[in-house]
Amino acid sequence: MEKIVFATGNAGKMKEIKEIMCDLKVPVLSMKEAGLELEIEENGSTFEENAVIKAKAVAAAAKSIDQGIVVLADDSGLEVDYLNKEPGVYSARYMGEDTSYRIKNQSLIDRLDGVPDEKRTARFVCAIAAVMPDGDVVTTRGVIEGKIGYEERGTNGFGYDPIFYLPDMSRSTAELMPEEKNNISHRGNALQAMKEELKKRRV
Ligand code: ITT
Repeated sequence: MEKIVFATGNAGKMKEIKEIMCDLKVPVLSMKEAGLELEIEENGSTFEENAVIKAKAVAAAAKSIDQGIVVLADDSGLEVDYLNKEPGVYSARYMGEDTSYRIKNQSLIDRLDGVPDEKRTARFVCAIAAVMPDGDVVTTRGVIEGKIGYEERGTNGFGYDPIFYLPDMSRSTAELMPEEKNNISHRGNALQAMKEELKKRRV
């Protein structure tokens, strides 16, 4: 493998991905860094389906520039049990892509108004898909369990982190240092599993 291209346009994700994969000997490039710009329609109904759609679309575009690359993609989101696992695969699109997370987060807090602690369970899910240089497709999944808080807390991370509360740590994921979050997060777990897959296949 010469390099990894990560099929994401989300800067918050990309920052975490680079931190988690910094121990690899090959460069990990964003789509932009690889000179790839494309719009991808995420019309799958599961995180895995969407991750595979993104990885395949970018692998097809990247083929013309380079042969020995692995393309990875991340599809992730927040499942709130009380809301029948909403926003789920629609996490980025919830209330519109351009709506600020201050507003999206407040909306979820409001929808859980009066809901007691024990019913505020939620999880972040992350599916990582890889398209290997030989065209093989592999997926891994990581999950982190938590609860929806009563207010936004913390300024680290991105997206729904300020309302995702970890009872064991008495902090939201936006109050964790980047390394602390990466060690336990859905994305950290899914990417560690993917690193094992890459090692196993010696790509
Ligand atoms: P790409 O498809 O370009 O990768 P995206 O933001 O559209 O970027 P997704 O469709 O996978 O990505 O949506 C993921 C959304 O889930 C993301 O925009 C956040 O709102 C939320 N999310 C995922 N992981 C998160 C995390 O670690 N912390 C906070 N929010 C997260």
